[in-house]
Amino acid sequence: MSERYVVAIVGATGAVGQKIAEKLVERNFPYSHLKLLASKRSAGQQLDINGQSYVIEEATPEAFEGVNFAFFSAGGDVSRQLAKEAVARGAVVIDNTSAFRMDPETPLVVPEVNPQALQNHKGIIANPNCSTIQMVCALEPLRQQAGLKKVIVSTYQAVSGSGAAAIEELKKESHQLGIEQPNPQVLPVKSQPKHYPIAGNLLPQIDVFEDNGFTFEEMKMMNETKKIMELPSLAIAATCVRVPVVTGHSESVYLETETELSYEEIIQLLSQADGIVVQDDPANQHYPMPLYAENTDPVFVGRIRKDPNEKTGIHLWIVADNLLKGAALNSIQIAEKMIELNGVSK
Ligand code: NAP
Ligand code: 3JN
Repeated sequence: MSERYVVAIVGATGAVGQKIAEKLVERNFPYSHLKLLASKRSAGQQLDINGQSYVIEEATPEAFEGVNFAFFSAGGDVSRQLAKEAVARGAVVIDNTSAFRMDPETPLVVPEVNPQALQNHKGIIANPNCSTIQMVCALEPLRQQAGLKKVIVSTYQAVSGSGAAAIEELKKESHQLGIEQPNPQVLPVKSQPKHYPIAGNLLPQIDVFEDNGFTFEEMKMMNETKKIMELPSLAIAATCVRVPVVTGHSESVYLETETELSYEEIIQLLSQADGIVVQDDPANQHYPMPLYAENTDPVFVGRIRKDPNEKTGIHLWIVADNLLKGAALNSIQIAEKMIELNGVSK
């Protein structure tokens, strides 16, 4: 019989944690036992996964005794407090937060792009930011063939990227639209003094502003892309915008390769790449849209155009389910790849 693993989900009651639990079941991940962990507030409550009832436990250092894989999605502070405690007890941690992403000792992995980075882990593997993951999946096949010089990306990010409370805020405001004044409390950033409505609006702020005028979300995209693609000198800039969509992040990406690719070559490279579905048929109005990407695994790429002025310039429209390929699915694919590479023993 193949090996089975004890798996913990930290943040199991959250938007990402719930998707991790669903995907583990759907993909037949070889677990013998699931431990659902969350804050003290939720301890003792019951959660149903695939018809089986689980009691949520408080995430404490001792909760990781006997755990083989621990998926963390409870925010950076919880990861900073508990990830090393889990590793000390023998677990491999796959961390969905930014806590360790830029740590030189921590691999930052998208299995379709840099599985080789898994070879040198020290117990923690970082799952990149959702917007980064879907973009590098589409950039990598083009980079492999023609190199990559420059990337300019604008994102259109769904509210589920900001958690369960932001989804509720969009739903409530959508019902109120044109009837009563909204009273936003969560978006763009819950902990900051000003909140703005998301229904009928766009918020050009995701996460807090840095001194250079970029937001932390934008800096994450820029720095993480360089690390994953091992291109420290890549010219890259991001503008991240929250849009009134529940799930599915979209991105308008302009890139320049080192050598020129024809339209046909771009289509061929993307069509052959793992995890990518090309939807590019303008004559039939066929292009990726977040509504149709929700609850699906691929990264969808469309609106593919050669730049009219720069012969190595390419425009792409990239859409994926931010809670799946952007978080839960990529994390589980990391664990599956580690098992395949024989990187985890019981
Ligand atoms: P969410 O819906 O607000 O859920 C937060 C989860 O964290 C809940 O399960 C919550 O448990 C738990 N939690 C909060 N404080 C805790 C504590 N002190 N100890 C243990 N658990 C605690 O948020 P989400 O959207 O799932 O996102 C969670 C985190 O995942 C984010 O903060 C981010 O770091 C990461 N994330 C990553 C990506 C990505 O791009 N890969 C995307 C989205 C999110 P209770 O129910 O008990 O409060
Ligand atoms: O806003 C989005 O669409 C994605 C947000 C991800 C997120 C939310 C809160 C904290 C992150 C992340 O994974 O980059 C973090 C974090 O920095 O851990």
